[in-house]
Amino acid sequence: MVNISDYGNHETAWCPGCGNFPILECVKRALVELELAPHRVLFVSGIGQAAKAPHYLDCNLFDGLHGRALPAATGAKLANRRLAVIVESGDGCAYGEGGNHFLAAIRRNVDLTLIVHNNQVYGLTKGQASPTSEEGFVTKAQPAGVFSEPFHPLGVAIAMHAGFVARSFSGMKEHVVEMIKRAVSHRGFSLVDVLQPCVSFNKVNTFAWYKDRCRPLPEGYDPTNWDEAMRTAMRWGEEIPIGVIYENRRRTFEEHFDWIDDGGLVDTPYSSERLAELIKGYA
Ligand SMILES: Cc1ncc(C[n+]2csc(CCOP(=O)(O)OP(=O)(O)O)c2C)c(N)n1
Ligand code: SF4
Repeated sequence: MVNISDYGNHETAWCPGCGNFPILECVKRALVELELAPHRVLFVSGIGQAAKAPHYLDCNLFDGLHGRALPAATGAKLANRRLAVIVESGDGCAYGEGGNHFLAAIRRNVDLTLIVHNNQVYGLTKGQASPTSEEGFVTKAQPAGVFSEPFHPLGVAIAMHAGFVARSFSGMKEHVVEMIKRAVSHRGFSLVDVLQPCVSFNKVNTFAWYKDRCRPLPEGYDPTNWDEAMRTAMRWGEEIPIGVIYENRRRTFEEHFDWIDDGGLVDTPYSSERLAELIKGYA
């Protein structure tokens, strides 16, 4: 039996009131409810306030460069398919610096979950605009306001027929837990974009701003309908739909490698003879 205490209880470096706290709690709760013990889970993260979240979990962790979590996670999943691989990072890390890796992971459909703490700002480096900041958003680095249109992660993911695309809000904990559970259980690439207030650097998209707008999808919503999912994902304004917006079971990246044992490279026995032969092949 897995308990929440198995994942530890650590002091954090976050500001009081930051939306990272409830997301961290929800990640633990989701893993416990899925009965995943810490040794069966690998977190991979980049750099940022959100990317620190797995530092506060007692389990396997690979912390890499800013934006570079997804390729490392892909390698880890190929090496050991039995691991539940979860990438957790901010909107800057996942959609800005890691933008190309985001596209590649969706195309490949690697069996991993990407949880993005989307506070629409670069929190760790003191509030510069991120790819999801809204047009006109004023920061110390963008005193005249952001000129560009925001990046729409869900719309892009659905346009590319991603496996599983969900949105949630850190102020609705039961919803976040449910989305993470469904994402981790999905076979293939899954994205959970969690809207999260940054109390220090985003004074526009506050807790109240998200709370007033986030509305769960209606009963009977069909996440397999691509056209409807596309329209739903792009709705952003007075109403922001949250829930599993798109679901699509595709062949996973790992399923192309049937010559690797079921468990992955971790189960392939070491043989110095085979290695010597392989090296000779390159001579
Ligand atoms: C390649 C690279 N560019 C920039 C930085 C500086 N940097 C570190 S964290 C960060 C912002 C993180 O923002 P986000 O990913 O949105 O996470 P948050 O801190 O808001 O949770 C930046 C720009 C870096 N470490 N490496
Ligand atoms: S700066 Fe923002 S994202 Fe970072 S800990 Fe503080 S409130 Fe959270």
